[in-house]
Amino acid sequence: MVVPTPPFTVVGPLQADDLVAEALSNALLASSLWLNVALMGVALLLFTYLGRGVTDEYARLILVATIGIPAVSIASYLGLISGLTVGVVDIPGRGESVTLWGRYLTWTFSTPLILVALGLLAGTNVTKLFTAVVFDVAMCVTGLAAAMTSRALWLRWAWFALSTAFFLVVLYVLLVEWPRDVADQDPSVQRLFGRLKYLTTVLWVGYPVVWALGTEGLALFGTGATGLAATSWLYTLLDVGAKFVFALLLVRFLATERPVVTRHGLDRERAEPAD
Ligand code: RET
Repeated sequence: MVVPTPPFTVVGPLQADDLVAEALSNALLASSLWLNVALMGVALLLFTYLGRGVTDEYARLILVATIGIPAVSIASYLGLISGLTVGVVDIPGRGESVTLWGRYLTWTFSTPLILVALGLLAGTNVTKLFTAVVFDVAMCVTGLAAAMTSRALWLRWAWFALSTAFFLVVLYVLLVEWPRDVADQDPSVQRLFGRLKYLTTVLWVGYPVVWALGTEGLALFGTGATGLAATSWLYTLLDVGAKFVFALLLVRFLATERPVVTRHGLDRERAEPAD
């Protein structure tokens, strides 16, 4: 029998649990998580209240997708706060690092809702909506793989590159295809879509930037508790814009303009029935 002699590292569940518990007890990190739970709780109630008068079925579909965004977000952040979706990854060259991997997991559910709301607003067809959602989910899952990879540093960045390639497909649909679709919609819809498109593009680009600079990537803000808290705060701020402000603009539009769909968005290629 080979008996290990010091120095050796025991990586067991207990040690990882201790690291996670210590990380989550940091006030700066915890506040970045709780702020989101509180804000999204308010959003959930506010959007449900504001949206109560929306009667058109197509507009209600956009509303449900939009209200789903804070709903997923609350669950996501509670998962992080509970430590359920927080773990320890051995990053080559750096050692044991706490990762809030639940973020990447729950983006798989929240980001498609954002895209569904935007695509339906633009009056796009099923093919383009499906393309955006499929590549968006692929982006999130490969982003999760990037964060969890410990075999080699270059492999983490290979996953990052793959995820970014998928992201470019999403951006193409958002910036090239959907603006074409929205061109034959009401001017008020075009204006709103234009604002949401810019908000989404600018803020979404921020996520891979935070990943690359934060604790999963180059760790420019440090590797310890401060680095983790700084990274988490940046994600929280992006979330406030990409989810709360985004959804608020959309719900406010639906509630005040009360748009009614005369032609079903997903059936736009079909010939209009003769009167
Ligand atoms: C990762 C890392 C790998 C490369 C890329 C990424 C992109 C993430 C994005 C996330 C958007 C999240 C939103 C969440 C709201 O709930 C996974 C960070 C490209 C674009 C909007």
